[in-house]
Order: sequence, then structure tokens, then C-alpha cells
Amino acid sequence: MNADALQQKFDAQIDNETSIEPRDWMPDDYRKTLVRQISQHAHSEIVGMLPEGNWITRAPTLRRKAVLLAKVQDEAGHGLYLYSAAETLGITRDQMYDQLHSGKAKYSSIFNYPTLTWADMGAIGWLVDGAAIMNQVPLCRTSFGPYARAMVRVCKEESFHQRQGFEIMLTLSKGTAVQKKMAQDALNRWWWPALMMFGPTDDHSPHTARSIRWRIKRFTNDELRQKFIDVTVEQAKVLGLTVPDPDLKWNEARGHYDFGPINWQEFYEVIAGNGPCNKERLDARRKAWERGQWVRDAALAYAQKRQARQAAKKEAA
Ligand code: FAQ
Repeated sequence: MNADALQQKFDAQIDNETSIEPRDWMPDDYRKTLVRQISQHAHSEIVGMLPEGNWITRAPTLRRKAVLLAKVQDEAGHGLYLYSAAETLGITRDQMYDQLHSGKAKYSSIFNYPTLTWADMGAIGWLVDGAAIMNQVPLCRTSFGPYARAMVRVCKEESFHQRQGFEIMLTLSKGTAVQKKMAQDALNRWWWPALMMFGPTDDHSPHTARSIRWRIKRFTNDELRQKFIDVTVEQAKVLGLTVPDPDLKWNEARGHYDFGPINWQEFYEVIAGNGPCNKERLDARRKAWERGQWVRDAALAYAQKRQARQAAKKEAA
């Protein structure tokens, strides 16, 4: 097939909602966009283990510890599915790690904020996983098959994560005055960064229009942010907590909540590497990579030994 015919076939697949699979022809920019988004998504899952990992040894009860441990472990699994999905596009895992460790690849801005109290575990599950679900449920229908399939399982697990966070917030907000204050303080600190997770406003988002055309993204950043606000404000009412936005107001005509200005300067500072914990997060990942060298060496040596043994057996047979 010539280039035009290949392009036409690809366009028809997109228009007919037939998923694009790794061996299908695809435009270079489509491949690059997916490698960028999927690898950054994978990095977010892996770096995202750090803020909560910080609380595993300090969880208030054995039940909370077991649940948090399972959640953090799930995030590792999500990272691995996503790295595998990205690998089908021709990039290697080592290349992706290198991009993360060298600071070239981004990961979600949200994971550059510190987790100061136990209530932050509640706020992360409720708000951060809640925002992740809002963004990822539409990705179950993204046009690239391996990414869409990975998202189905990820979303099921995220839904458990969101509920465990909400349950922590509910327990604290129905607890003592000090516990309720702790929950409110966590909401105050995580609310605005959670809204930033959806990315820049549509008029400042260089990738959205094309990603929507290719059906990689099904909704724009602003559409998803608005959906999240509409759902989450109602949940805050159930908790009896106050969303830290004096401009928040139901707009009958729009059928949505109006909300106050987001501090985009803060967002751009964080994604440029200057957030409160960027350095700490990257240092932790780099250190883990260096300290894991012996494990990778041992696994490789074992695989080579096994391969040699099997080859010798075959030869003898
Ligand atoms: N943080 O033109 P757009 C989770 C970058 S998973 C950092 O709008 P796009 C689970 C963007 O990459 C959370 N950078 O870009 C969990 C681009 O930079 P580039 C992660 C951001 O791709 C919970 C530039 O700004 N989820 O939380 C952010 O069309 C708890 C221009 O932006 C995903 O990755 C940001 N918030 O839309 C784990 C979902 N926003 O690449 C542990 C998949 C934007 O040109 C614990 N990704 N940027 O250098 C997406 O849906 C999209 O990539 C967006 C951005 C919506 C994030």
C-alpha cells in the first residue's frame, strides 16, 4: 500500500472506532503522542507510589496498613501494564526509565506535593484517585488497543482506591474535632492541585485538539475538570467539609458549578521541576534504579543460564 492508502485506512479505523493495534500502520505523530502520554502515565503511577508509601509504616491500624499496602502495590501494577503498552509502540523500558531519571519525561504534577498527615491518605484516595478515574474511564475507549485494555483493569482498581480514600475522610470527618480539622486541612491542601491534574485549560493545551481527533482523548481537559468538580463538591457535602473555593457556586443556566481561578503559575512551576517535592521524588526513583542493579543483573544471569541449559538439553536429545 502506498502512503496515501495507509493513511486512509488509518483514518477509517479511527472513524469507525476500530482500535489501532501495534502492528497496524499509524502516522508517526500518533505513535509519538501515545508514547509520550502512556509513558508519562506509567511514570505517574510509579512516582505516585512515593507519597502514600511514606505512610505505610504509620497507618493507624493493621486494617488501614493492609489496605494502603495493597493500594500502593496496585499502583506498581498499573505502571507495569502501562510500560508494557508503551513498549508495543517500539520504545524500550530502559529508554522510558532513562527519560524519567534524566528529567526529560514528565509525570503527574500532583505527586510533587508532600503528605503531611494521615488525612492526606484519605484526600489522595478521594481526590487524586477520583480525578484519575474521571480521566481514565474515557481512556478505556481510547483508539490504541493495548492502552484501552490496560485502562479497563486499572479503572476497576482505581475505583477501590477512591472508595478507601473516601472512607478514611468519612471516618475522620465524623470523628473528634481534631480529626475533622485534619480532614479539612487535607482537603484545603489537595483540592487545587487535584484540579491541576487535568492539565492546562483547553486554550493552553497544545495536544488536546489533535488527540481528540485521533480519539486518544475523548474529552478535553476542561470538560473532565468540570465533571470532577460537579461530582466531588457533592461528595464534600456528604463529608460535611468545605471546598476551599469561595467562588464555588452552582450555575443553574450552565448546569455546572462555577469555580474560582486556578493558580496556573504554580502548575507550570511544578511541571518545570520546581514543586515542593520534585527533587525528592526523582532522587528516590534514581536511587531505587541504582540499588536495583544487582536484581536486574541476577535475573539476567539466571535467564541466560536457563537458556543455555535448555539449548544443551535440546542438543543432547
Ligand atoms: N502533570 O496539551 P496537554 C494517577 C503536560 S495517574 C504534569 O493538555 P495532554 C493514579 C503534558 O504532559 C495520573 N504534566 O497534554 C494514581 C504536556 O507536556 P509535554 C496521571 C502535565 O497529554 C493515583 C503539557 O503539559 N494520569 O493519578 C499535566 O494532551 C494515586 C501540555 O498539556 C495520566 O497520565 C499534569 N497534571 O493532556 C497513582 C492520564 N497536565 O508532554 C498513584 C493520561 C498536562 O508536551 C496514586 N494522560 N501536563 O511535555 C492524559 O490524560 C493526558 O496526558 C493529560 C494531559 C490530561 C494529563
